[in-house]
Amino acid sequence: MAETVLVTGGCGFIGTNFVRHMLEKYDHHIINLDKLTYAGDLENLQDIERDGRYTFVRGDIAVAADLERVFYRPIDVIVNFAAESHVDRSIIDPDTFIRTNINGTFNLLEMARKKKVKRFIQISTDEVYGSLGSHGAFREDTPLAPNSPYSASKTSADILAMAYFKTYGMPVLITRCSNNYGPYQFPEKLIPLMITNALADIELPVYGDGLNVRDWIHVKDHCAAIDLVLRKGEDGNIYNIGAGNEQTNIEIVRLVLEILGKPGSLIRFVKDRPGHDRRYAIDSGKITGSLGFRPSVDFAEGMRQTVQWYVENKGWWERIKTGAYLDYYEKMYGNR
Ligand code: NAD
Ligand code: TDX
Repeated sequence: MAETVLVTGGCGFIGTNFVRHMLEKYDHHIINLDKLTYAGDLENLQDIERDGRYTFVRGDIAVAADLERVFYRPIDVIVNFAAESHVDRSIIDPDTFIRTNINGTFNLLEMARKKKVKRFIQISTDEVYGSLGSHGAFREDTPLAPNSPYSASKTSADILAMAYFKTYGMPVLITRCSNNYGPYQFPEKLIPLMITNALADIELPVYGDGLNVRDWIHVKDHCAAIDLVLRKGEDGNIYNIGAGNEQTNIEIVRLVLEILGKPGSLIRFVKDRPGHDRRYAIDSGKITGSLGFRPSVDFAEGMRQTVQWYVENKGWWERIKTGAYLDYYEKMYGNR
């Protein structure tokens, strides 16, 4: 049966890919509630604006009145992507992270409770578990130990969401995914920053020794996993999502240069990120075992396609890399 799914933050990187995934696969009505911060771009979904199954509402999850404007109609499912998502920005200006990631999630939970929503999926991150040494991987029962204002705000939201399951019996589920890559990622994050800088022959700033490890998954696989959790997950459960693909940052940067045929001399090692988590790795045994999740995108091929997407969509990122972005870049990288 067709359902009404509220996707928050649908104009961001993962939200955009998820809205497309849902419209391609189902006949649900998708309502996209997005504040359109610097990271949200209406143009990402311009081609589906006339699809009768899709409605865009501009609004802030941290403003209760904005939620009222959405919830006058029945909503079956909420998938909460809306967040401030960049660790470096959370170090300079944590304020909006607390407001959106914690207060915003709280408002949504309250609304979902009042309106008796059938499912609430909180999109979280592996960063809530903190940093790993050279061995092991995060499991769902790994203690929460966030290190940045970003990850602390996401952890707070997770704890709050789970309290709504325990206290009110609300059908809350949490997904915790590793680092995503793919089309529409804002060029402040490692992979799109390196691709777009390399295309413009600008230095590639690698933090510290470049040996920090991230566990990469294609955004398509992340969206497929969320869809599985939405359909088959069990209320009150947490599902880690990953593709078993650990890479050091320097390996990623070298791969981007290799795909583009650009020289290694573009690499510049710069001052490290404060509190920089050394290694993330996801144990996705629970979602593979209980829900049958299997990532489908091969990393080398996924990276080649992603680089190609940025080559073909130069207008998209060139428009972003102007004005406020350049101020951000100077503030972040000017003195490194
Ligand atoms: P993004 O920054 O690209 O997009 C965030 C979107 O949320 C934007 O469209 C923005 O306009 C919107 N938004 C921000 N504040 C809002 C508010 N107050 N009200 C309504 N909309 C608001 O982020 P992303 O990379 O797509 O991440 C989406 C979610 O997935 C986040 O919750 C993030 O924590 C989580 N996550 C991301 C990754 C990753 O690698 N990118 C990995 C794991 C989990
Ligand atoms: O210029 C850079 N140079 C660099 O060396 C940038 C932007 C990053 N890095 C390093 C820092 C990290 O070790 O690359 C790695 C990845 O950095 P980000 O792309 O900023 O991602 P990360 O901090 O790992 O967080 C991401 O994954 C988990 C997302 O931004 C989060 O939203 C998600 O929750």
